[in-house]
Amino acid sequence: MKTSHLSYVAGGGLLDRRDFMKRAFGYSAAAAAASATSSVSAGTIADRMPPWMTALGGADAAYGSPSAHEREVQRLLKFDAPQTAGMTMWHTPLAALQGIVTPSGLHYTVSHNGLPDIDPARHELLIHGLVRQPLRFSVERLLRYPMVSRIRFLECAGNTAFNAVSPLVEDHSCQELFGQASCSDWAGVPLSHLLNEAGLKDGAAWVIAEGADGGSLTRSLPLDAVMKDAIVALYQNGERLRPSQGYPMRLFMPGWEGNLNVKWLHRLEIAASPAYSKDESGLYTQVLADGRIQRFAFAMDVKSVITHPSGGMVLPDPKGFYEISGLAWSGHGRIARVDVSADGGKSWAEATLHDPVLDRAFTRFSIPWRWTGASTLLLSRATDEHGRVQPARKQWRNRYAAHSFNHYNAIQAWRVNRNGKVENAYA
Ligand SMILES: Nc1nc2c(c(=O)[nH]1)N[C@H]1C(S)=C(S)[C@@H](COP(=O)(O)O)O[C@H]1N2
Ligand SMILES: [Mo]
Repeated sequence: MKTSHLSYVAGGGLLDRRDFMKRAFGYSAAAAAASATSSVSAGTIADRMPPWMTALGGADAAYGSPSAHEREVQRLLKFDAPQTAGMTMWHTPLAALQGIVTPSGLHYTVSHNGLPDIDPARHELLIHGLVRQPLRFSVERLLRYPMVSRIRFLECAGNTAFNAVSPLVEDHSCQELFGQASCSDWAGVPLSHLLNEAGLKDGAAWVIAEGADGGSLTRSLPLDAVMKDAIVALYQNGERLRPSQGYPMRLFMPGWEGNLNVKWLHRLEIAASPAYSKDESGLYTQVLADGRIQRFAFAMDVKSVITHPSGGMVLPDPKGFYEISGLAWSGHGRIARVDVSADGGKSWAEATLHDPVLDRAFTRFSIPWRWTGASTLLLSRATDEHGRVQPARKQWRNRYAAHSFNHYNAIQAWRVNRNGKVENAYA
């Protein structure tokens, strides 16, 4: 293949998109017409008829599942209750997926007290505290309210914690490092409707949300933000919530750290001050470099990762053409741009953002690449619509105490080795 006239947009082999189609796949209308007439004829089609084309097909199921040939696309188990005194943690296989929506069965899950088996007929949501009229909502009653639906990401505050705290780089896959983030279409009742119905009293400033899991995960959220954005989610990707995601209802607060999105939601107390619950005074606080504690870090910051190629993959063809593809997201709004480097950060080129580019949702980006065959570092750096940019790992580390790992959003690097093996790296 002649490659002398490729138009590069940055170092390390990043290519112009139009060039990519032509060079990588030899695509042109004339070439397509020529190969169609020379290699395909009616005779060869009949000779090659596979068995599934010569017999009637099998039965389908009442509830569909993925192809048996895709069985290796699975969540990755980190911990499972009850072996670890309650904590259940499964990571999404981000590198095996395309587009921006995570299939419900592959949504990551973090459950601190195991998975409660809730009978929706006996579940209630209680709203009380600084309200004129405390209210109880059965699931049935909530399902009659007008609903909204929004495609939004959800990310655990501890996602990518490994790279935040480990002084030595260790080889892990994209799923292991970034798999505590997913994106779904969440539908439910705006919480403002329910709080207005209850009637807010003077002094109301916080919402304390409690789950119905044994152990009752509890978090406090500022009331003004909740009135603007929170929903009581009942549906996920069109169907009712999965048990792992909080069936029959969860608090959904777009862009905010996963832990605030209380699953199996059963109680909202309107209060003048936060509860300072176990989770907000302990695990989910940030310890700054000078030892001070930063409580209540709500929004997840701008972040991105190249999902292909990524840790654990092997590039089959040195000097081959590849599409670099990944995901970017920001808890503050839309993604404005993603820059990619194929030479360890010496030069950068702007990737294409794929439609739709939604507020506080996964955004797919891509850029074509011709690997030079040499060892190199692939990097992605996202910027959101408010001009927030991902920091370098060192910059991020300098802000926080050495053991602090929540809200890690530094630029991720993947090393491509000469033998094609891709592995985790620090830039
Ligand atoms: N009631 C309850 N809500 C919870 C949790 C929990 O253990 N119990 N885990 C939290 C954490 S730490 C995260 S990251 C998100 C995970 O949501 P998911 O399992 O739907 O991905 O739910 C949050 N809500
Ligand atoms: Mo979390």
